[in-house]
Amino acid sequence: MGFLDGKKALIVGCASNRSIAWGIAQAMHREGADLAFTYQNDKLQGRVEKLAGECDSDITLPLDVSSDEQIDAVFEKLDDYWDHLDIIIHSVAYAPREELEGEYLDSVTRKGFNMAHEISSYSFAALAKAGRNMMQGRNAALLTLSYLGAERVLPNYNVMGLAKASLEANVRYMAASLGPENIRVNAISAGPIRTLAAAGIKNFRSMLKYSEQNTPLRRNVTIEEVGNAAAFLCSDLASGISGEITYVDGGYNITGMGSLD
Ligand code: 0WE
Repeated sequence: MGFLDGKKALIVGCASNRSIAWGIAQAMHREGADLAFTYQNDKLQGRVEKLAGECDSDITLPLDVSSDEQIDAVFEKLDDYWDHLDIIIHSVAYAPREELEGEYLDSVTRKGFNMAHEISSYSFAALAKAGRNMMQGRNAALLTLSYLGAERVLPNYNVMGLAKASLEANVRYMAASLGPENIRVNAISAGPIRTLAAAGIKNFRSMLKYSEQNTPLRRNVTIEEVGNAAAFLCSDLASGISGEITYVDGGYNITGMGSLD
C-alpha cells in the first residue's frame, strides 16, 4: 500500500537520472502511482524511455513546452492510455546561459526575459489549461519547482529570479482558478542541487559549498528528499494544501546570516 496507489501522474522535465523530476518520479512510483513521462527532444528520448522503464512505465511522449500544439498533443495521446489524470509535475526552466552570469542589468535582454518567463512560468499554466479536462473530479494536484532566487537576490541567478517570482505568483493564481474544481496547485522551493541544468553554471560548485556550510542542516538536499515532499504534496495526505510554496532546502531560507563556524 502506497499513499499514491491508483494515482496517474504526468512528469514533465525529466532529462537524466540527476533531474529533480527523476527524484519525484521514483518517490511517486514507490508510493504506487502510474507514471507517464515527456522528453524535450529526440536526443533525450532514449534516456527518458529507459528511466520510464525503471518506473514500470511505457508512456513517453515528446514535449517542448514552448509549443501549444505539442502541449495539446501530449494530452490527446495521454487520453489513449488513461481516461483521467491526477497529477502533473512541472520541472522545467530555461534562460539563455549568458544571462545567468554577471551583473543583472548587464546581462538581461528583452529576448532572454521573454524566453525565461515563457518556458519557466507560462508553461505551467499552459499545462494546466490543456490538462484541466482530464483532471476533473479526481482530487488532482499540480506541482512545480521554484528557487529562493524568486524572492531574494542571488548572484548570477538574474532573470531566472524574475521568472521564478512569476512562477510562484502563477501557483497562487492557478490555485485560485482550479480550487473550485478541487484541483490543488503547489510549488517546492528546493535548495541547489547538481543537475544537468546546473552543469556549466558559473561557480555552481562554490554555491553548493556555501549552502552546505550555511544551511541549518549543514548539507545540501537531494532529489530523493525533493521527491518525497513532492509525492506528499500531490497525495491526498496534502488535501488541505493549495497555493503554497514549500521549502525543501535544509532550512536555508530562514537564515539571516548563516554560520560563523
Ligand atoms: O533554476 C535553476 C536553473 C535553471 C536553468 C538552468 C540553465 C542552465 C543551462 C535555467 N536556464 C538554463 N539555461 C542554460 O543554458 N536553478 C535553481 C539552478 C541554479 O541555476 C543557477 C543557480 C542555481 C541554484 C544560476 C545562477 C546562480 C544560481
